[in-house]
Amino acid sequence: MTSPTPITFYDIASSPPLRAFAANPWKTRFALNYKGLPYRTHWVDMPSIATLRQTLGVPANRTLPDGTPFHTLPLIHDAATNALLGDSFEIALYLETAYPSHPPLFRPSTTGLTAAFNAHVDALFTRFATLCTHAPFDPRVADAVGAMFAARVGAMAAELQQRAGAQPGGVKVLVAFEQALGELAKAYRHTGGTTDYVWRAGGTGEAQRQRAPTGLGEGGPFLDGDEPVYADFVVGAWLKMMEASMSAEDWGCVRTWQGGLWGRVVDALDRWSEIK
Ligand SMILES: N[C@@H](CCC(=O)N[C@@H](CS)C(=O)NCC(=O)O)C(=O)O
Repeated sequence: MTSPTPITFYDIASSPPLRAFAANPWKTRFALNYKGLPYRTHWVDMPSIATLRQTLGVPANRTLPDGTPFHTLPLIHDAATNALLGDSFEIALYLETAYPSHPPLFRPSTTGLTAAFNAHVDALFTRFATLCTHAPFDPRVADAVGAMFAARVGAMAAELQQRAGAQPGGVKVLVAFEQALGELAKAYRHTGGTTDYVWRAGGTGEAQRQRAPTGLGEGGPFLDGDEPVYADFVVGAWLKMMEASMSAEDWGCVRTWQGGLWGRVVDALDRWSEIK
């Protein structure tokens, strides 16, 4: 089936000029572009997400640790089928089923594995949200966004305390991020423990001077083969968010870590990064 009318894709508006920055909507954008489906982006201010979802009758799909629901993007409406979906993974599954003749997002029998990988990668990057010091939030809604986040702090107190305990501030957070991405790099290299050399010496700088064990490839830019799958878009989406939201200097470091793997990954996904 080919959609006669564009799919409406709801993404979070940035400061002007409008650009995509939020991780989960990036997963959907990659999926829509890779499948080559017609769509148009409808930009939504962060404080208006709840109203949008309530108006469309799509329930919140996240909850704060105290059980309070909260509303998120992405969300799509497919006029061809009248489908309305408000979770990036559910959207990927829907697109795969509704448009089977378009390039596949999943290799056969890998949906469960991809769901687990998605959760793992979400948790990894979320731990380093404090590095997003330059997130392009729209200043016109900054006060409302600040109030939303302040209201969440109480509900998330225990979790935030745990994160703070796990990550001392400043450069150490960057080194911890490098270590975490070193673990993820093993998936690209199809290896187990042998890439620990990357950070054994204590992270950025010293780590970059160390050489990979002989015979260990650099890996990437895709997890398995010459074509990306949804799992590649999951990692790419978070990298896109970090690119848009970290300081240019910190992002420049990330691009070079693990032999430049993350720079190669994000560059290889450029083909499917178009904003329509
Ligand atoms: N499980 C959801 C998570 C979506 C999500 O957390 N979206 C974030 C942007 S990356 C959001 O909309 N946040 C709004 C907020 O924090 O108020 C999905 O995969 O779609």
